[in-house]
Amino acid sequence: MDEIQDHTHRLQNPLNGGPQGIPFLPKVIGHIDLDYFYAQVEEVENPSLKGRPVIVCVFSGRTEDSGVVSTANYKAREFGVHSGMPIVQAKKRLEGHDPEVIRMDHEKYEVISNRIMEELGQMVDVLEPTGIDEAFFDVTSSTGGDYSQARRSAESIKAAITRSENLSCSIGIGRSKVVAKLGSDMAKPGGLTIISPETTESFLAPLDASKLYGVGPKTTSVLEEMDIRTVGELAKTSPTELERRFGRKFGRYLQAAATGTDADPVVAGLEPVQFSRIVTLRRNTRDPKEVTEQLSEGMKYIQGKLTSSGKSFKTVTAVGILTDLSTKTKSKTFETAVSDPTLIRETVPALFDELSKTTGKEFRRAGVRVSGLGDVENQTSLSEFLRPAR
Ligand code: DCP
Ligand code: CA
Ligand code: CA
Repeated sequence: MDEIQDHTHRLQNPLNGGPQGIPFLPKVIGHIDLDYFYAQVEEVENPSLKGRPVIVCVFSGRTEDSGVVSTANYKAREFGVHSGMPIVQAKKRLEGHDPEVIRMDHEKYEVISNRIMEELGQMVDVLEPTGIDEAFFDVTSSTGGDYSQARRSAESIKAAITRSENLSCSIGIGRSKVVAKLGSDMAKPGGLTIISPETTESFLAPLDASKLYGVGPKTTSVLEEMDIRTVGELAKTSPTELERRFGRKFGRYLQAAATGTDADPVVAGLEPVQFSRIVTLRRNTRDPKEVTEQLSEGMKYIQGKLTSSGKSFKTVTAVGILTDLSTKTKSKTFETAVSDPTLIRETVPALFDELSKTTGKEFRRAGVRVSGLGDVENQTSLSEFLRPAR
């Protein structure tokens, strides 16, 4: 009888039990976040920037310098520059320090992000991307719940991203999402924090409660009113008190977060919605043929992605980045989902031809994207086949 009770208890305990029928393994959850992502991508592309302050900016176009800093490398951060700061202010702070000001190129970062997520997806049990440069992952089953094995997995992930993209990242590993996220924040830049189940309590206790995921300035000030400053103090607060102050749902979450018992599982990210490739052309050109030729590898890549994932597509888009770095696109959408990748090669030259005519300018970079993805199987399933056309 005792044994059965114990069993039930452990099944309900969020810290035990893998989802895929692997009971009682301590959960091993990771959080990975790339360091100063956009700026680091620019450094990799142009290594002479290393050691200088670099700011990646979104220009609003209103006046020459109006806009905000999207991100800054760590050198620029030494001067107090950060994401969201007006460009004018950032430039002032960096005056005399030889700063490099770069226009944000979202397509470029997205392509790299997609490649990294794809690689990560093959190295972990479950991957849940949560932003362009970060993801949660679960390695409970592949590590057998063993935290020394988890350290090795995290190290190979870091090595893989260095090898393939030359980018550094920070990783945290712990028994819950909140703990893993604290670990990666703390490891910044370039580090790895492993918080084993045994050390979770002592790891959490001294931290500022404001460091917990989901605890913003508002919550922090209410907590301060309650004389709660550290995560340890929060963990000791009665759940009823927290629920009274913050409502049932958030009160419970706070208690769980503070004890590292938040049970939110890592769920596989959404299906891909598009595949894309973008290249910098060997020289600026308006010639659609020249552009298409240099996109040949890229189209082959997309073709491979479609085949290996069994996806059909509805839309093909030509992406042209002009010499002034503005991005222009032209798309063709098929009436029904198509799965023959040779259609991409047939469509792309005409799209670039139109793009070139409408803009009248030269391309500096060019890309291809397919979207409106669907499953080839579903598309040809019997029920679909039997349904009369509408
Ligand atoms: N970003 C942005 N505007 C913001 C915050 C971020 O455009 N206000 C973009 C640029 C960042 C990317 O998102 O490179 C990732 O955001 P992070 O918050 O992870 O910040 P970084 O990766 O730049 O730096 P860190 O090393 O602190 O993670
Ligand atoms: Ca980051
Ligand atoms: Ca991030």
